[in-house]
Order: sequence, then C-alpha cells, then structure tokens
Amino acid sequence: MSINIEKLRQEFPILQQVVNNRPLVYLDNAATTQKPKVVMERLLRYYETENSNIHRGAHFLSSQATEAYEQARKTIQRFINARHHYEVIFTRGTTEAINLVASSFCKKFIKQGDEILISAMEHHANIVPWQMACEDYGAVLKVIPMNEAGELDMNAFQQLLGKKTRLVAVTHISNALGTINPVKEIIDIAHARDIPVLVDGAQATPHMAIDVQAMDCDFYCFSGHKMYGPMGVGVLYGKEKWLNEMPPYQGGGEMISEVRFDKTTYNELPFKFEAGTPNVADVLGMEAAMNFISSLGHEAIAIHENSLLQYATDRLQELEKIRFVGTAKQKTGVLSFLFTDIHPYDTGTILDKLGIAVRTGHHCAQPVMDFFDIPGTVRASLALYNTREEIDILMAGLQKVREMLA
Ligand code: 7TS
Repeated sequence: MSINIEKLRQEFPILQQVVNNRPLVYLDNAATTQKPKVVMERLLRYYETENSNIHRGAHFLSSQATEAYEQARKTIQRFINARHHYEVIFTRGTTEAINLVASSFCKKFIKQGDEILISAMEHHANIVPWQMACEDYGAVLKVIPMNEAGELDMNAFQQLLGKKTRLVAVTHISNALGTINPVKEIIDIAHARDIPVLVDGAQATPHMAIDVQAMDCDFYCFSGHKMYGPMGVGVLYGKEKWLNEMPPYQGGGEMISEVRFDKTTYNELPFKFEAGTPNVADVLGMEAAMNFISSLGHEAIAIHENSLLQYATDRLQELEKIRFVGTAKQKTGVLSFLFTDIHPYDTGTILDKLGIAVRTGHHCAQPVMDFFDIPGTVRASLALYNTREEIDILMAGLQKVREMLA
C-alpha cells in the first residue's frame, strides 16, 4: 500500500508553516522528526484526564496511569519484537540508554586491559560514554575502520576482535553518512566469540522494522523524538540475562525493593533501571508514534523514502563542485554533501533564508569529518512526509547558493 503524502502532511501542523516568508521545507529529520496530531493529542489526553504518579497510588487515576504506562511497554515490546516486556527500559533517549550500559555493564564486566570496540562512524553518544568507562576501568577503546564510501571494514573488524574484547558497540544507521551497517553479521561474528553487541538504533527506528530477537543484539537503543514521538524519552532494550546481572544505574524511588540504613535491596526488572518518577506522558506519546508508524507500514515508508533519496541524489548530482559524503551501497534517509568551494555553514545559512531547514556541521560525528578531512557537511535528512517538490526546492536553493557564493 502506498502512502498518500499530501493527506499525511495534514497530520503534521508544523509543516504548514511559513518560515522566512517561504513555505517550510523541513529536511532536518535525523536531528528530530516532526510530530503528528495523534502524538500531540495523546499527550493532551494524558494531562487532561489521566495525569498521576504511577506504581504507587492507591487511587483511580494512579492505577489508570500505571496501566497505560505498562501497556505502552508492551506495545514497544511488540514494536521491536523483544521476548519480554521487562527487557524494555525507559530512558531519556538514546544517549541515556548508552550511558546506562556504559556505566552499569562496565562496572560489572570491564577490568583493566579489557577492550571495547566501536566503529569509525559513531555519533558522539556512542563514543564518549565508552571513553569515560575506559578511563574509569583502565580499558582500551578500539575502532573499526571504514572505507571512502563510509562502509565498515569487516575484515578489520574480525581482526580487532580478540581475547580481551568485552563489548562491541555500533550504530545501525550512521547519522552523518546514512550507511546501514550489517549489524546481523557483526552480531553473529561477535557472538561466535561470546562477545555481546550493543546497537545504536537512533537513526534506524524511523526507517525500518526492528526485530531484536532476529538480530540477536544484546542491547538496542533509540529515541522517541527521532521517530515522530516526543522529546525526552527513549528506550534501552537489553537481554534479560545481562540486565539481571548489571547493577542499577541510578538510585532512588521505584528502583528499590526495600530500603534500610544498613542494607537496601533492588527491585526486579524493568524497575531496577527506572529510578524516580518516569516520563509517563512522553512514553504514551512514543507509543502513539509507534502505532502511527505501524498503521502506515514499514514497507510503504521505506519505499517512499528510498525513492526520494534516489531522486535527491540524482538531482543534486547535476550541481557543480558538489561532493557527496557517504556513498555506501546500503544507505537510507541521509544525504550529506558539500560544495568544494563553499563552506557548509554558508550553504546552510542561505538555505535557511529560503525556508529550507537542513543541518550543517559535524553532526556530532567529528571523527567522521576528520576521516574525510572536511570541516563538516550539509545534511538533508528525510522523513516519510517529505516530497519530490521539496527536493526540487532544495535543488533550486542550492543553485541560488552557487550563484551567490561560487
Ligand atoms: N546516536 C545516533 C546515531 C544519533 O543520530 C543520535 C542523535 C544519537 C545517538 C543521540 O540521540 P539523542 O536522542 O539521545 O540525542 N543524532 C542527532 C543528529 O544527527 N542531529 O542531531 C542529533
């Protein structure tokens, strides 16, 4: 079933806006996606009729909110096909999910001289927490290299796996390059040596169906706001066997079983990792976003977005002095480029004046920019509501940039 994009765009009120006297062309979806009415209505309904603290109140609203929150956990379990609902831990987002694992897993399993393996195309959120853990425990961070197309070197990956490797952490889709990494293959190879794998799914969940059991990843992290849901909420999926062995991340209410001054015992999963009052409204908003995605179907979304990416790549190729950054065979969602004679920042500024929202800079992936020896890129990132007409407007905007600055 194909998507009626014009009708769908009506569900996103922000897209009807005028910016700098031009209709908004929103192409910064890798940073955050816009929200459909169903998500905003869900937040409003929660605050108008359900708001209450959960898991503790002995009153009507509290038990209703608790029920809705735990129901959302089950929706999300189904969305990623987790085996158990208690393997779904709510966090503030991908960043907190990775920090949780870096802090808690490493505390239990990382010793002096151990190695953690990441890749050359990680977002800072999947670099810095591991650097901090390595510093804490005297471990060593190793990096899987990539080629000029922005594809991981799988031979080098195999060689980097050693007796001291305790964890592999890789991104599913690169936010700066759009590369889709062969995560299943990475996981199979790592598991053959009993090494667990964390997958950063921040850029994958809006674009493809996720099945954590088929993938067999040990951890999977993502953010609600990049998949049409609210900001400030995300998920850590972890296999039960790891989550049970890992110590709590933060202390406080909810995560305890019993608190005495001489000894405190911890709650069971998933509550052990959810200290304090949770972000109930945004969890419900994220559930609404997932239902929204499911109602359209991952396949229809992928067909639309991939054909749009192909169209955009073909059109922008007509421009003089354009350099594409990230030309992997398997890619989606992201078109990163720069003019070799114009700073990406200047390109972005002029596009903004024309009502076109793109991101410029290093996209929180500075090592990627260093690898390509560039100051940054202009990144147009796509969502299911983008159209060919918007790509044509981007193209005209880029022609204008060349007229003005080349
Ligand atoms: N991992 C990847 C691959 C990302 O793209 C991002 C955010 C994160 C982790 C962190 O997610 P957060 O929701 O916790 O912030 N990426 C971007 C981006 O490309 N532009 O702005 C944020």
